[in-house]
Amino acid sequence: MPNTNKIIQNEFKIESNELGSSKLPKKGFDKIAVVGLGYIGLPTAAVFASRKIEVIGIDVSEHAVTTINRGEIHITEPDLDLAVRSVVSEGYLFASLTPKSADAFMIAVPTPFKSSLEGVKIPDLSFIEAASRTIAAVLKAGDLVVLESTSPVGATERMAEWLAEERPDLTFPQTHGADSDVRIAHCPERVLPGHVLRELVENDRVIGGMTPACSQRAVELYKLVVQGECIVTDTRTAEMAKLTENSFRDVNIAFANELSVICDKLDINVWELTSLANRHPRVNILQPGPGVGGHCIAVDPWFIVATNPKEANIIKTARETNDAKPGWVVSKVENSAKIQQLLKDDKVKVACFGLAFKPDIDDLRESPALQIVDSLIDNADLDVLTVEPNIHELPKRFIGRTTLVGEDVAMQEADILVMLVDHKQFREIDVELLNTKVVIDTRGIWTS
Ligand code: SAJ
Repeated sequence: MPNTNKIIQNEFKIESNELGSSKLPKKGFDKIAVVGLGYIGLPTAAVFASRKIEVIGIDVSEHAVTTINRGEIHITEPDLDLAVRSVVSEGYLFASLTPKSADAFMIAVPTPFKSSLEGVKIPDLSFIEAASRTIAAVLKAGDLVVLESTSPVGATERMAEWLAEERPDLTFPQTHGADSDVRIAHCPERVLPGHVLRELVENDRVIGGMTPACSQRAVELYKLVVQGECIVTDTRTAEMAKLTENSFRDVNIAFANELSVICDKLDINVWELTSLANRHPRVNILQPGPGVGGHCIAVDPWFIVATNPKEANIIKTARETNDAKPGWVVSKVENSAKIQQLLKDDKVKVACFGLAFKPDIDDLRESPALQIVDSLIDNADLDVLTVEPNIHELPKRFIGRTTLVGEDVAMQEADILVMLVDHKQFREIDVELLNTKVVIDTRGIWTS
């Protein structure tokens, strides 16, 4: 069993005199507020509420608030429906459009892009600013505010400034250090969609307080639910740690994607190649694919590039390499279709297998497969069928432009089969049945 009181100290020693004069009464957390009830905020709220702590969820979406208060969910994540139903019916979780007083506030709102400047995407902190200014109204001395949203370096300090601007009657760590009324920390979420409820509890957490006292209070909060270690650092290192994790993955996938393009030219099977190279004890290449999707890996590296455009060369090139991959797949399909067209009178039929951004989920956000299907259906010379076993209807913009079919129909009717997402249903297809078809396999499940 983990030691629930342990604070791991990482090049950031907490001395007892740094923890403040403790003017504030020592206490637990009677009520926690989670701001932003999306893919991270709602599971976080549910996990804390499942420990019989009163949790108030705050969101600007009326739909999200009313759905949650009915004990239902507005997003897809395994087992989250059961968890939310249970904590709402027991009265531990309540959602609200307006902020309410609490002992700790966890901000889990989106951090999208604002604009693109000379090819560099600039992060948009307006949701964090709005959330900070909203909760400022109900802050009181002794409260803890934690920023969970993945953020560019310096965002937690900006959040502290916004809070201080709204509440000149309270003191904050940037001006009053260990003795401030309000404690502020960054604790980036690191959970994998599809495994969120387990990873929220089991993963280690990086906790960056603005002062050691802030870190300590945040560790006390997370230790209510986290079984992994809570590792303490400062806010900027915590922010950069999260960006580094996702950039590392992006760079590694870009390496695999670049190899796949090179191998295609050299007529080498890239999956055989990487599995051979990965037998080396110090090599671990990730999987090439049709591109990188989702709201994290394809976004977060830009937060490093935006503030370090001259230095972040590998990180930027990796982003560009992964972003270029869907276009490469489209060209590959179109070139193949041109050859097929010579053999038949009617339009070449292309079946695209998968729309989600990764296997065995129904989440289509920023999916490279969506981008590929979108381009292919714009090509008037092609008739495009789409197979996606995890959805019941096509995204609005596809309706009337492609047909959603089952895998059997696609296999029978299509001339070209394009494997885009390695859902388990597709992995089970007998490859013998593909012999008469042209196969473009971006995931290596039918051709490796
Ligand atoms: N992908 C590949 N090849 C691979 C692995 C992934 O092409 O070998 C593609 C996937 O198909 C998908 C994209 O990358 O399109 C991203 O998928 P993912 O499974 O790598 O990551 P996410 O976006 O679902 O979750 C990531 C995780 N970060 C890391 O693994 C370092 C998760 O722990 C983070 O909490 C999450 O980002 C986040 O919220 O930041």
